[in-house]
Parts: sequence; C-alpha cells; structure tokens
Amino acid sequence: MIKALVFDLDGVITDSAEYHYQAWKQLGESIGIPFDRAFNEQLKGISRMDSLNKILEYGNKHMSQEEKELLATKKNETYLALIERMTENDVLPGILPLLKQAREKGLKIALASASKNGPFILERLGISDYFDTIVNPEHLTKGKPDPEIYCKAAEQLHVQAYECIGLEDAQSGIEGLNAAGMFSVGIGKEDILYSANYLVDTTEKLDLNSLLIHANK
Ligand code: B16
Ligand code: MG
Repeated sequence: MIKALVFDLDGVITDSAEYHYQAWKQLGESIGIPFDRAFNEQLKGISRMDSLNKILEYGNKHMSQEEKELLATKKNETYLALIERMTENDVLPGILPLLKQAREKGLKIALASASKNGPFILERLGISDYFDTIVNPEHLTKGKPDPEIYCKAAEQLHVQAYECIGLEDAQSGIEGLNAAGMFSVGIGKEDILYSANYLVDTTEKLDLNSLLIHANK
C-alpha cells in the first residue's frame, strides 16, 4: 500500500539539471577540462564535491582541498545566477497536477535531493507547501547511489520505504531507490535509467493512478 511520494528535484521537478550542466561546463572549460552531455550524465544526482572530483579525475588533474572548495563555490555562484530568475512557470509539466493529486489522496510528500539549494528552489517555484519534509543533504554520510537519502526520507515521513514511490531522472538515483526498497520511477531514457521499475520519457506522462497501479502490483 503506497503512502508517500519521494521526489528528486533537479531534472524531475524543474529543469535545473540543465543549469547544473551549464555551470559545470563553464567551470570545466575554465580549468581546461571540456566535457559533453554524455559525460554530464555521470554528474546527475551526485553532490557538488563528488561532481567536481569526477570532473578532475576525467581531466586527470590534481588539486588541493582548498582549491577544490574554491572551484565548487565558483560553480555554485554560476549556478545561483542561472536559477535566480526561476519562477512558478519553471515547474516541469505534470508535476503540479501530481502534487495536487497526491495531496487529495492523502499521500505524504518528501524531497530527496542531493542539492543544498533544494529549499531555495522550491520557494522560487512556489511549491514548498506541498512538501511534508525535505531531507537535508548536509546530514548524509553517503551520496546517491547509496540508499541513505531515501531511507532518511521514509524515516522523516514516518512510513516504510516499501510504502513509497520515488521519482528520479538519474541512474544513481534509481539505484538508490531500488536499494532502499522503494518503487522507482525513472523520468528519461531507458538506456540510461535501465533499472527503473517504471519509466516515462517526460514528466508530462506522470499520472498518479498509473503509478499507484504499477507500484501496488
Ligand atoms: P548543489 P538532485 C543534484 O540534485 C543534482 O542532480 C546534481 O547535479 C548536483 O550536483 C547535486 O544536486 C548538488 O547540487 O550543488 O545545488 O548542492 O538531482 O539530487 O535533485
Ligand atoms: Mg535529479
């Protein structure tokens, strides 16, 4: 019996995944490590510092912790400048109806995003009130694909993980949801989100009744 929805943020609720890509790409180029969208897939869902470490590894560059902190801050400044103009119109299609339907059905709702900018973005989008709880990524010991963030979401909602449907756009997130024992819904392409329990290509196709039918099977 499903009792809750657990949302990823970037790439699920809003297209901030595109802004993360632009900000990282700009930073990568500034340090002589250009990369493309295919490489960027590996950065989705993982923390700011883990993303930077992956980029440095890809470019075979070594930096001190202090230099890395500076670069991570620089990337976040670029990112913040890009998301500053976000409004309610930037909620992806299908998400608001899903949040409303979930509320009507009495389901609980959590945010399980690796982003430290999560609460700020929900405010900008005008949808904070739909969320019963937000997992604080600063309190986690491991990032996605570890299930910790989803287990924490279930705990904060006072439900069991198997009573939750999780929505994700990154394979790291799908792996974490599966490991937590949640029903995993992938939003994107099958070749990338290959282990999702259920897949839609865009958020527009999300329909609560279909999700519940598949998850309760
Ligand atoms: P920040 P999600 C993740 O959010 C993004 O997918 C990932 O690209 C980003 O590096 C991470 O948040 C950290 O974000 O730099 O804003 O703290 O997909 O888990 O909602
Ligand atoms: Mg995401």
